[in-house]
Amino acid sequence: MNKMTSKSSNKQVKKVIGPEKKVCALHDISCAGRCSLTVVLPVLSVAGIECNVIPTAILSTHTGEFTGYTFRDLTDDIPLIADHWQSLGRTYDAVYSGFFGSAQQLKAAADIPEKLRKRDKDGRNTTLVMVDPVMADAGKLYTGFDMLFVDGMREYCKTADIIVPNMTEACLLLGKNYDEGPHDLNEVKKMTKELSELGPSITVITGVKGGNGNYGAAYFDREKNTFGTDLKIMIPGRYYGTGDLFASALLAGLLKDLSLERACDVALDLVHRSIERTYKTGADVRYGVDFETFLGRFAKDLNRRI
Ligand code: PXL
Repeated sequence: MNKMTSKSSNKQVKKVIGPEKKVCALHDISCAGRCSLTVVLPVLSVAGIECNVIPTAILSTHTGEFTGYTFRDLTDDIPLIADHWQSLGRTYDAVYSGFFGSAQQLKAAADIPEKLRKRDKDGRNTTLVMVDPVMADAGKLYTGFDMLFVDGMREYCKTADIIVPNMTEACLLLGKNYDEGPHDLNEVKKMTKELSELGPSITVITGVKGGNGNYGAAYFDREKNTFGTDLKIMIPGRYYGTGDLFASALLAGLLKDLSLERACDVALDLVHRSIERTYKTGADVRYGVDFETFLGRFAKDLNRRI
């Protein structure tokens, strides 16, 4: 290779390779039953995003439709892990939280975005704080949660830039009665706006049921004043871990600079295909959805500019 060629190819490499985005993920490890960190990690990794984890608890399975599961609380470790990273100078493009085991854990994690915040050269904060307020589904609180936890989660959401509740969690955060649906999309739009009045500039509600057996997400961006829905044909059944799958895929899209609309679309596509395959294979739904099959396609979708 002559000098000229080697110089120009170096230039090209510099243009293509930038630093990886880095996420701090605060979720539990449910050792079996694909949800929380066993979903968050592969989804962010396939997107080319580095994911460092602060496990909030270790359970043998998630808590839905299983009995006899183990639960090791890691509240004391949460600030210690963050403090160590801070001492190493670790900073993150996003701090993304999901399942917390107790209201005390929410308090133990409250200052983590501050400890791990990334700033640009002008000192402006560039860390996206995403909160998935995991606590309920299908009109019911998950085992172990009470209204004190809901109050704690509402406070916790106030410091987020983006929250991703399902319909049940959105109702709890807003103090509304749960409506099984089909949902009035004008009412859903109002809910996304009311949620943003808590603090987050972007709110995305999952588990929205439109008319005609459609099912999906509604999103609102306060700064752009945009609202939209993304709905697909509903597949019968209850699918664990799909909230985590959607939120992780959405975060990946946003960190890859997709628009909110496109990031929702790519995330919902991954969730929908995974549910469809799980339904068709007749797998035990307690163990989560077959998303692995679609990770390659998801990674391509993230890089496709349309
Ligand atoms: O997918 C949400 C989730 C996460 N972690 C645990 C859960 C659940 C939902 O049931 O039980 C431990």
